[in-house]
Amino acid sequence: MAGKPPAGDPVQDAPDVTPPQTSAAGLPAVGHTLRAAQRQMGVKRTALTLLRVNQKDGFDCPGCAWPEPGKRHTAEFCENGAKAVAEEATLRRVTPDFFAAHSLTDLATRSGYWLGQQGRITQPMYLPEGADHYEPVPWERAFDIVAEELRALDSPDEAVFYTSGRTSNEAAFLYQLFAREFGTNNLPDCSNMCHESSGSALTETLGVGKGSVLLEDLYRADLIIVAGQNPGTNHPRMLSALEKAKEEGARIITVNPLPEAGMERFKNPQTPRGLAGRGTALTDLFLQIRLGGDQALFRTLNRLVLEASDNASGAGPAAIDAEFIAEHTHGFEEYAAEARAQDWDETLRATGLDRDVIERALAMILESKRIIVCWAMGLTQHKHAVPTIKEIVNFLLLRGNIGRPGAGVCPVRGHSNVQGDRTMGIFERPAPAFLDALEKEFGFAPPREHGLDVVRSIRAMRDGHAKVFVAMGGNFVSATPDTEVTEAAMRRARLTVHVSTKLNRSHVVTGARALIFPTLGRTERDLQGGGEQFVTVEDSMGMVHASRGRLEPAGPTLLSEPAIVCRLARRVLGEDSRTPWEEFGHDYATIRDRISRVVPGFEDFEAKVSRPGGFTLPHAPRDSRRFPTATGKANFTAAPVEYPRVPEGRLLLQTIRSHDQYNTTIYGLDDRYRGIRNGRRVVLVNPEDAADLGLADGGYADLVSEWVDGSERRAPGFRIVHYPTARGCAAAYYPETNVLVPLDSTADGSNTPVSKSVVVRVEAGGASGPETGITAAG
Ligand SMILES: Nc1nc2c(c(=O)[nH]1)N[C@H]1C(S)=C(S)[C@@H](COP(=O)(O)OP(=O)(O)OC[C@H]3O[C@@H](n4cnc5c(=O)[nH]c(N)nc54)[C@H](O)[C@@H]3O)O[C@H]1N2
Ligand SMILES: Nc1nc2c(c(=O)[nH]1)N[C@H]1C(S)=C(S)[C@@H](COP(=O)(O)OP(=O)(O)OC[C@H]3O[C@@H](n4cnc5c(=O)[nH]c(N)nc54)[C@H](O)[C@@H]3O)O[C@H]1N2
Ligand SMILES: [Mo]
Repeated sequence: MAGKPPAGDPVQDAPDVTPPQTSAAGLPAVGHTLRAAQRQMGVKRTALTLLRVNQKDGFDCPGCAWPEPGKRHTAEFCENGAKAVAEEATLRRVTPDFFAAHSLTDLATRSGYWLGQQGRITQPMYLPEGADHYEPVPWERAFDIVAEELRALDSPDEAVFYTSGRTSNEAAFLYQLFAREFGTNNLPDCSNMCHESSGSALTETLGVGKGSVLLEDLYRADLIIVAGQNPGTNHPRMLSALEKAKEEGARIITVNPLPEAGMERFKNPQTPRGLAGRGTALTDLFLQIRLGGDQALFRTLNRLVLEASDNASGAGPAAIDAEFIAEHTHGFEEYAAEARAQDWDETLRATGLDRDVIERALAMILESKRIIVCWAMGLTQHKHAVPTIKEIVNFLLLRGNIGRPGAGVCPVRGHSNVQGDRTMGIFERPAPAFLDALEKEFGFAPPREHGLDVVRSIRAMRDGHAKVFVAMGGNFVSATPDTEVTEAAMRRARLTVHVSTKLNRSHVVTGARALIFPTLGRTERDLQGGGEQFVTVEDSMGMVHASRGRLEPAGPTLLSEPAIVCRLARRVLGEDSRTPWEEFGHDYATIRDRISRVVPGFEDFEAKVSRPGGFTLPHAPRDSRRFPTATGKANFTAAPVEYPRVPEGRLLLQTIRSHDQYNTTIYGLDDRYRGIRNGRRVVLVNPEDAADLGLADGGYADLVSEWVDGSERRAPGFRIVHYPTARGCAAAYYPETNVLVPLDSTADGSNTPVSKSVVVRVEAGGASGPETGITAAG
């Protein structure tokens, strides 16, 4: 039965727990895919839609940013990609009648899961000041309201323009142009909470804030290190690439506090052997590290590589690439002195690993000519995330593993176009050269002062310095830290505006006035005056390609994201703006034409992107070992080694994704691979820690975070689950645990919220989920 949301809310969170699985995908994943899709779309639409995902003439999967291989399967999607598509292509609808039936007060008590399950928003909706119901509003009136509030500001910097990472290149380019013509660089985005640390570290050391490997490189690598990432859930198609890499002879080291099923064994659903057989064991060596121990680990590996180089007899392959270091890098001597001083005791304390397993990793490293390191949120969301990633760069530079086939850095991006949005100028600290190019092309003077990132935007709203909040997608109040502080900040705004496909908590925690602009998703046909349009996206490896929706739009009133920006910009900026907004909205090729003249690497954009499969953006370190850094070389950096210190009786909590969610969008209450069903309020604790702390399996506890300023934050009613995580570490799902992350707890050098190391006290005997009616919030 498609089209019907699950009955009743509050959703009762009553987790059932079985042991975690040790393999991912296979036949069960195919069943889950089809069932999830059919619930939302029905049988026929499911078949038609899923066959279009990631095909050269189809649409880009709105799931993750993993690239598509050149030769594609008919089913080039994964279980979680299919769920992302089904969420968008659902037949359920949120109409004006829905808002008439549900007051804001009512909606504010609903879980994020319930809100998301109601379906696609079909009409622009307006919440007048003091009202408790959204009401339908014509588009033109809605744009007038935004214009009124924006024009009433004392300074353009009192407005904030947020972007999530699904927005197409075309929409993103127009959106930043609008914000800058309006007069502000306040362009925070989800990257600020995601791979900002990677961008900061890579820009300083290599000169380009993006990954340096292509899919083919994975197939040529001798060794792939996957650190701080759970691809089985979050980038399932990466498992096929890792399987292929193994077939080509690569070995894999996994570094993670949790044994994640996908990295253990993968049953490729695209092959008969994968469907029915035992599948492929992916990980050759598992380093079960403590949260935040990675910088110490890589520093020690680097020390050992240097020592191996000192002891080399000259027979075997050299441990370091002296020629590369001399010719292409800067700061080696200083760094090497620092690395040689790294202390074993500190390393073992920081990582929780034994010396033996680190030495086994070293042996594999020394045997490997070509090495790639992949990572995601497990490295970026720590206080010392930037120095940690820089240490990985040191590691790769030592053996010349940048700028040659089969080697390099591979930060695996999250949202399907988060990387492209940055390329298009969604950034609160734009490069002067980018602004110069905008100025030349559009004939206005863009603001030069840096704008607000996510955390600073929240502070600015909290303190009354920012008064209008506009979001191009996303779910700002649920994705950001310190939920209570953030919600209070949003409520202080004069106006909050969301361009959205689905309902979420950010629509019900609003400023004095609020607007919802319903928009087309990736899967839908985009018809404008100039005919049927396509958009473009950039994946995690810098490949740019076209995406064409085929489905009928969720409603006749919906506007595309580019159309919304064009009409809003004209209304706000008036006839003073010399930008041809009408033309841009009419025909997106005219936007691409401008992009080709402003953004490096996009010359001849329209022709290049019209080729099936698209094109690869240039990347100086990868293509020619040129490093556009301050020194003109790749920089070794020698930051002091840091790791989180946890007081007696406390645990370090990481906040992660379950298998049934896409960030704040909850698909269901199961986390199949980890053996959790029917509930999300669980805390995974190592059995030995649990014994020390008196935390019985199946009992309930409150999680209380303790911050350096003495403040405490509480998340009640979590079921304790004994789980094989690293000692001293715990894990629970985001967004429910965002209430625990202090706004001021951010990474040095990237200001990313520290979502992966929160010091908590687990207070057993806390409120129990079902009895107290705690809902599956988020
Ligand atoms: N289905 C699905 N796909 C998604 C998403 C989704 O929510 N659902 N989200 C998308 C987005 S925006 C992103 S950014 C990515 C996120 O992709 P991931 O980064 O894989 O997501 P997380 O669930 O945050 O998992 C973090 C992983 O890092 C490990 N880890 C945590 N701390 C440490 C540490 O200190 N050291 C090491 N070595 N490991 C650590 C955790 O145990 C976990 O395995 O996925 C994208 N794809
Ligand atoms: N504690 C903790 N917090 C975290 C993280 C963590 O690991 N732990 N991870 C962080 C990370 S990596 C990220 S990326 C952020 C995610 O932050 P966001 O990107 O802000 O959040 P999402 O949940 O991805 O946004 C979902 C909403 O996007 C809208 N949407 C979906 N598709 C479209 C579309 O095509 N167009 C438009 N306009 N809207 C659309 C829908 O209304 C949906 O409700 O969260 C961060 N927060
Ligand atoms: Mo992300």
